[in-house]
Amino acid sequence: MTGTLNIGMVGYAFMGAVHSQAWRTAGRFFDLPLTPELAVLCGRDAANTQAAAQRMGWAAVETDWKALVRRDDVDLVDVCTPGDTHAEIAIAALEAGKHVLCEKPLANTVDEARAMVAAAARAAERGVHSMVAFNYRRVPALALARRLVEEGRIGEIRHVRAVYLQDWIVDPEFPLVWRLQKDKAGSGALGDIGAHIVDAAQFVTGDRLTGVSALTETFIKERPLVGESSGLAATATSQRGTVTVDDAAIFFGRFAGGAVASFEATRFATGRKNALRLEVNGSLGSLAFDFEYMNELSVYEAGDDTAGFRRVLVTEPTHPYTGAWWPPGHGLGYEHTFTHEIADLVRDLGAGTAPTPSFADGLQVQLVLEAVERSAAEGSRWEEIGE
Ligand code: SOE
Repeated sequence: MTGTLNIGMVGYAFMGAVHSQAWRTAGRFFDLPLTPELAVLCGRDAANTQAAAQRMGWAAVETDWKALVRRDDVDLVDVCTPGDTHAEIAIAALEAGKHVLCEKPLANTVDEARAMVAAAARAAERGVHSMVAFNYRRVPALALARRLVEEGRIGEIRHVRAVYLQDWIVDPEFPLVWRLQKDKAGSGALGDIGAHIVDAAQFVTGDRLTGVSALTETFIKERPLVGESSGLAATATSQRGTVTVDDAAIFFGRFAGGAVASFEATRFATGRKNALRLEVNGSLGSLAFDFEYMNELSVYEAGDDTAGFRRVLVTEPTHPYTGAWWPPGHGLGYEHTFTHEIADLVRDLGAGTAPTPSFADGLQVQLVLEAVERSAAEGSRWEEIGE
């Protein structure tokens, strides 16, 4: 496949903005077989969608995603909406013969995720591909961590320690945005940021969680209703509503390969803004990563007689993705993870190969999230994770 890849994107808030940036940039830094064009932006409010399209460089707008999916001049649908609409939009797009990139978590329920996997499998038979947007896999330091594990440098993995810490809703007067409503978001910290650390841990280890025991908590049970919102920010009204998702989820688990793991996802780690941390301890060494220092990976190799962690600056041309950017030491940021994700996706579409993470990978994460919720509801009972 060569030529143009016309993108139709649904949603233009935080994820829509970061995806737009990535679609614009990917072909300028990576050698891609297809040229992404920002063809059509879709949102419910015509004036706001038009303004966003102009700001972010989209050529046309739609106000109904069903019309977007029917358009002949759209090759790929990028789903950047809240989780309650992922399944419907993604399945319709795949059935209409469009490739799909879908934000995480894949869906709000396991049943929806299963339906999406089935639609993706049917579409793949016709050469139509799909990917779920777990962008942190494309942090160069985490991709390097995966490479080191794959090469056996860490040995047999025994412990995985993963946390994702934020604090943007610590204030009890922060309004009840969609991310705090179960019918829109599926779950709270668990699905929004817990999903990322589950995926990152499974990606770096190349292994799969088989069971969990969990605790969840909602600290602030009522919040002001939203006046206006933009991205993660929102204004409050004088009316109040009930928070229907978790503020924090803590769980431990077991990997198929025998490693044990602990996970913490919270929006109540006061002072922590976006601290995704992952530590992997193996028989031959350890790896440690913190997104707040995203250009670094700490590596410990047991054979090293100085017996200390080395701070590797992951900006060398030999490291994953970094050769396409700036000279060593100049560093990358959050947005680059999405550019890498889109570059990989476009390369797969050009080659006709299946992109990863697939919808099946997204379903696997969904099964973990569901097992966490079941466990928490049953006093932290051990829950097996189905295949
Ligand atoms: C909000 O919690 C959020 O933007 C998530 O939705 C993203 O997936 C994560 O990358 C950063 O935090």
